[in-house]
Amino acid sequence: MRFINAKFIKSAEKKSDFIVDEIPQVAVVGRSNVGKSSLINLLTNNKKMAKTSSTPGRTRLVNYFNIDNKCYIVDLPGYGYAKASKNMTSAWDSVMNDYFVDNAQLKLVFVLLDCRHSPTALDIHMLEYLAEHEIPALIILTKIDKLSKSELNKNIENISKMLRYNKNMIIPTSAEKKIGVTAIEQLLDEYIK
Ligand SMILES: Nc1nc2c(ncn2[C@@H]2O[C@H](COP(=O)(O)OP(=O)(O)OP(=O)(O)O)[C@@H](O)[C@H]2O)c(=O)[nH]1
Ligand SMILES: [Mg+2]
Repeated sequence: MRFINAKFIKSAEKKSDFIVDEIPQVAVVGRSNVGKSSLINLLTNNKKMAKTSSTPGRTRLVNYFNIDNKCYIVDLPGYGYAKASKNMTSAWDSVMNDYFVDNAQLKLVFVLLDCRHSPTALDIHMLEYLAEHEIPALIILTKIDKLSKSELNKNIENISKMLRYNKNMIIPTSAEKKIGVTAIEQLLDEYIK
């Protein structure tokens, strides 16, 4: 699937605002600042599509982007923002839970990991949560422009071992260098029918 016309539809704060229709949804999750919004901008080839920021915790809402009426890409709030208060953390949990549970249109989740770091306990928790709910997940490594080829390969090896994930299911990307779009577009076809 190619991304041709992308359009921001809405930001939702709570379950009653979520979009419920026939169009498949693909959600983007990962810790704050990992590059979720930047990935959406990369895929849609529009730097202004999703708001990015070097300040973690920028995306607080569930943001829907319609891609050619074929799917929604859904930008979710980042988890594990160190400065978030206990309350914000549990607000995150409840919005996410509302989003993930019984969402028949949700076909796939991109779990983003910064290629420079090992997955955190929260990343592992996220993957386990998705597995428990039988929601398909793909791992996307962000910011690969920040590593040399050999460092990247070493990290992919480690991440694959640590998460017991096939290396072929881990997709290296860079919003900065525009790497990974074709790989993601090809994979999407398998999940959105
Ligand atoms: N070098 C480099 N920087 C990146 C890349 N992707 C994102 N960044 C930077 O990382 C920072 C965070 O990016 P965002 O896309 O806003 O991250 P996010 O995951 O949406 O963050 P929250 O909405 O706060 O959870 C920004 O300063 C981006 O410019 C990349 O591929 N390469
Ligand atoms: Mg964001």
